[in-house]
Amino acid sequence: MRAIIAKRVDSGSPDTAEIRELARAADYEVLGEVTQSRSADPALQLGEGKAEELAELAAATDAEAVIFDNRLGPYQTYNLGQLLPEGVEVLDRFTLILEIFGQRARTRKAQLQVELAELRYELPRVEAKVSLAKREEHPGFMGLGEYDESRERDIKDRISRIRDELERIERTEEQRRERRRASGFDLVALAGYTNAGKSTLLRRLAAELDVEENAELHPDLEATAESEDRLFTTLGTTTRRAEVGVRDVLVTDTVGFISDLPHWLVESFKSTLDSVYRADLVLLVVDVSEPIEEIHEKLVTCHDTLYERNEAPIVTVLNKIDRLEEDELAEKREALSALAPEPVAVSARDGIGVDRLRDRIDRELPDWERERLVLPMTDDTMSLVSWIHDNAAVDDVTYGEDDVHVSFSARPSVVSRARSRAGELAAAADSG
Ligand SMILES: Nc1nc2c(ncn2[C@@H]2O[C@H](COP(=O)(O)OP(=O)(O)OP(=O)(O)O)[C@@H](O)[C@H]2O)c(=O)[nH]1
Ligand SMILES: [Mg+2]
Repeated sequence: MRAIIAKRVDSGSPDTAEIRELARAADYEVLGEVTQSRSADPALQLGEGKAEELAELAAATDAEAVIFDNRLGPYQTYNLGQLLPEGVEVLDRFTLILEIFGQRARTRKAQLQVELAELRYELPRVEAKVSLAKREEHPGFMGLGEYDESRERDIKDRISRIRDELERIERTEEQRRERRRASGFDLVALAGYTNAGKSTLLRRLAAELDVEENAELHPDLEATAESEDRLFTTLGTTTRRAEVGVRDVLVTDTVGFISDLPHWLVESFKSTLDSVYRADLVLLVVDVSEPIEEIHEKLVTCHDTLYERNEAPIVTVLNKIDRLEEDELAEKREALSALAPEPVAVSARDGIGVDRLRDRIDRELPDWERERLVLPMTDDTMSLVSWIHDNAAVDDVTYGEDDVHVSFSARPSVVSRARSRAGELAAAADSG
């Protein structure tokens, strides 16, 4: 698909690097761009002269789409469509991102989220048409008809049905997280701007271990996490198992952040970030090979998204250090020290610094407790011993005449679960 980029900024010089990357991610071939620095024109976003220039460029290059990095209101979209050659589609930053998400959505959840975002985008536009039609101020404007009123009702119905289904999916996911915690896993989430290297790091952290399939506990465990040099490679979440010291850790990779997302889009996708908000630890991955101003901006975007609801500690990971010299890294570290205190520098691609990152993860996660339990010998004792083996690091098991001594360390939730099951065994032995 051939496309022209358009961008307006209030002042300064417009930077089109990111919108070009987004266009590429949606498989558009960018043939040219038209930019302008001035206040927004209510009718056309760009000034009239610039908008005509855009139309000429679109005609000359035989473009199929014009992609604005700005947010376009319904009337601007309509007016631009009138001005551009017949058949040229008008997109803005958000409809473009939505198009990318639509192309990548594989799971039922991701598909519902995309549909929800599309409907939320469409709803105010249909409502505007309906209210205009009622006042009959603009007869024939944008092709009004009874269709719009029934469309408005359909959209609202569909939105509420999608919300219900998403809530059910979210409840299932929450239960899964709780089961995982209860069975001794620490939950670590990868967060960061899109293309920072999250999926590459996930593969690195999980590389040494096979994914041991347990369909009930880990239906979302996957052997692969795709990495590509394009924005929004990952849309759904992928979880893999990693070994950090004696701990069993589940690392979850998820959708990347990007600046300037309107709330209807963020809302539709926010449960995608639940695995980040509910983790025991968040690794915030940054591409440290980029210019410092850009890193700064992207970190701020990430923090805005994270601090809204995040409760877990955050460790900043400076990734792609293979692409810069040591002194450059030291300078950037220093420049970022307020935003990213005590970061860990790695190259996820080459595996540099990954062991140091593992140590750090181990230190940041809740401390394991040591425990020694004396279990009476009953019919259920062996099942508890094997449960402890599965969920803790066992130091010693000694079998006596009529009891078993188990020493182990585990996360606090596992220790308290083992204690209460040991108590049940003792009660059963006493009464039996
Ligand atoms: N040189 C270098 N490239 C890296 C490194 N880590 C990742 N990359 C490259 O950066 C690009 C993006 O990596 P991904 O792992 O897909 O990034 P992501 O954060 O998962 O991106 P999204 O899923 O799009 O949000 C790919 O081309 C990777 O090969 C690194 O340590 N060094
Ligand atoms: Mg990814």
